[in-house]
Amino acid sequence: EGTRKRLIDLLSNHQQPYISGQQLSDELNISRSAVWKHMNALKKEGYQIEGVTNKGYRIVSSPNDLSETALSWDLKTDWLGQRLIYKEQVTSTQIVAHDLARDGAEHGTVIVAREQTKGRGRMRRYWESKDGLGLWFSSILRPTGIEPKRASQLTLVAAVAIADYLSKYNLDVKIKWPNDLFINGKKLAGILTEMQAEQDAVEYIVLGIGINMNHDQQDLFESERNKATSLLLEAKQPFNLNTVLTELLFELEVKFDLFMSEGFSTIKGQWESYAYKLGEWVSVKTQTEWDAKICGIDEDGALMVMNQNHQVHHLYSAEILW
Ligand code: BTX
Repeated sequence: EGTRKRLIDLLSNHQQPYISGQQLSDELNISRSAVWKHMNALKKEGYQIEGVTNKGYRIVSSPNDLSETALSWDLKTDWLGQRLIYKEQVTSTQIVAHDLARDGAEHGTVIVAREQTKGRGRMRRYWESKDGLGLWFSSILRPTGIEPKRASQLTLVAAVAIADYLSKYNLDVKIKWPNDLFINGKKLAGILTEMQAEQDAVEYIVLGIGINMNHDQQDLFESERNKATSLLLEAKQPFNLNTVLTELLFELEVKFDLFMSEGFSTIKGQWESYAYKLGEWVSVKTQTEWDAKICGIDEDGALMVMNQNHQVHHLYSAEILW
């Protein structure tokens, strides 16, 4: 485990592009044939390693497919994902995370899967999670001193982190309150925050994120084809799942830390800068359906809308229909 990670570090050192077999064996304190074995294992995982006579070896590219090794060596966080559990196939990473959390899994534990057979959205809706095409992961959070009613703010915090991250690729990302990310009017990603609380204290939160990554038009679920999109379709380039996940975990950690130390107010303005249909009239469903203008969010993260009589309402749970 540790040796392989060190080997990757040595092979991808940019100050010294190539490293000889002898140097590797010296640095790692293992035999040349053991180095060789580890290198072959990396190739099997999808690393491309180039060998040049008289120079040595270097990593040309890391695997595109999710790989536990690639994930752990890229990760630059302090706590989020430092315990990272990777599965080929699960029913739902939320279910796995709840089981682990009940057994005491630590704050920051992340479960990621290549495929979910029963991915879930809010209110028992499904979340389509095809094999190897997206990022489907859940984080176990044990924030201290957070009242249960503030847990839903974490959804908004995570949405801002994802939007910030994706904006780097020149994508025009919008957040639809409370939990969806849109590009060009189509759904790219969703967030599902589930909480276990006892009386007035949060025991743990499972924060699930699903992002469509390398879906082609025909990979999108038929009923969603005109409503859903992927990063590949929007940015017109494929994405390395390991890179995006590790960079995104970093962005999420920064935002969670900010939220924990400064509170929600620092996130509010950022959230509003991404708000989908801000200032526009939409249809809102609470007990009934009515027309409302989206005004922003309040200090708690509730959606503020105005009705046709110019009265402002703060919505804590509602569906926005477009
Ligand atoms: P949501 O309830 O806002 O969205 C669910 C709705 O979105 C579905 O009813 C369907 O219409 C549509 N939909 C389903 N799959 C997709 C998709 N892949 N892309 C675009 N639209 C889709 C959103 O819930 C929250 C989703 C969280 C998913 C993560 S994945 C990791 C973790 N594990 C798990 O089971 N759920 C979370």
